[in-house]
Amino acid sequence: MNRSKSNADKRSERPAITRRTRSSSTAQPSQCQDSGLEKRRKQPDSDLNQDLSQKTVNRQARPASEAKQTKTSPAASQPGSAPNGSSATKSCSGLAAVAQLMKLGRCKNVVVVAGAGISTPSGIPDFRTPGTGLYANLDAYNIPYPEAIFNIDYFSNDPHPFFSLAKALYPGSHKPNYIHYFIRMLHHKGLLLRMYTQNIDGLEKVCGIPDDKLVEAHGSFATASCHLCYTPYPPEDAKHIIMSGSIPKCTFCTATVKPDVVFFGEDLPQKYFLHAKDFPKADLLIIMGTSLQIEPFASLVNTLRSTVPRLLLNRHAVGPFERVPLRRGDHMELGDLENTVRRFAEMLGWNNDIEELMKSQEQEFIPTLVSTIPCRSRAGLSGSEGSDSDTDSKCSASSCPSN
Ligand code: CNA
Repeated sequence: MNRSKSNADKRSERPAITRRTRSSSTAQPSQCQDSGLEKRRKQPDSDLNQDLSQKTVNRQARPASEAKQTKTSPAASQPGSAPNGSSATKSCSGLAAVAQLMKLGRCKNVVVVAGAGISTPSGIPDFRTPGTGLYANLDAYNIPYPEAIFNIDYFSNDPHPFFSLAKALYPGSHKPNYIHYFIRMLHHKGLLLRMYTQNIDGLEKVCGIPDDKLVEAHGSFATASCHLCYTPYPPEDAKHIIMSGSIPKCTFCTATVKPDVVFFGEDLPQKYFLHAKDFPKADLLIIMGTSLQIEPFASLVNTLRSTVPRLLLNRHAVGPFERVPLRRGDHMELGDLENTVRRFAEMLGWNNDIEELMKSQEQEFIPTLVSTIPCRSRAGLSGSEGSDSDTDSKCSASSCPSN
């Protein structure tokens, strides 16, 4: 399975991007829960949602495009809502509802699905935010359409646009922010089943989320290889050559070497297929800072059992959260992600712990590429389920032979 554009993107005027298979994997995502919906309704997971009086939507700052949802606000149409639709007395925000579930101990296998929005507070622009997103600022790259910069066929002919962008994106000059540490805290509390990130900035690892809890679905800059024959190339050498404005060449076939960031038309890493095991096990899905536009990643959120709560934290509704009414058990909190996550942490009573963790990590961690290079011995598909206490010891820089 390889990375491709969304249907919305395909409908745009841009030329279609052909998809190629980079690996021979034939693994498929787990079956969509909808097929087994009826059978699963009576499973204990449904208790989770009974703790919630209703689906909740809270918008801190709602774009005009979503205004139409007000009339048919799912919160107003749920059993338990006040007759006039004002549910303030009976309901709490989606955030509070999910925090309540977590405090009740109902969420012990949390899956986080994240995108570029979790790193914008670190100063890394996302793709699609109007004005600040990379797609709105591509004039300098002289490319025919935004996605060309991540298109493997385009790269094959002209790697310069991507390498210009890579200079700005290479890990090392940015620090993880509160959102990353919130996710690390989920792990610290023993609640994180897995984090699936589309980000390529490596900040998840820098903040201390262990490799076995992390799936970098769109690859990373931590390794590099030939884009044609896939011969590995020393990542630090690739970085040095790219940063100095040159093009690294494969020592085997002389084709261009690129960091192992997954382009449109390339396969996702094998580790991505952990989702087939993880999603059936999850008891809470938190979706953060993504437009859910890139397939197959975007469809992951639909592979969760229908009785399991999903919480979207984003600036605006995306993917299945654009649907009105929302699915039972869906919650969203719209607005600035860092603010939202801080409020979430406060509801959970985690804020001080996170602040402390950030302080201690920032003293300890020097955010360099070296610290984000995955250790071969702990990569692979058999993730441990331990929390910080056991996994951190396996993942310290000093215990990793590749460091
Ligand atoms: P995207 O399409 O740009 O979507 C980002 C989403 O996050 C949008 O819905 C934004 O509204 C939202 N968002 C951004 N900032 C905030 C904020 N402060 N508060 C609340 N919401 C916010 O990016 P996706 O991740 O969905 O797309 C996947 C691409 C982006 C992946 O292939 C990545 O490789 C690629 N990307 C990664 C990085 C990175 O690694 N940091 C940066 C830019 C692009």
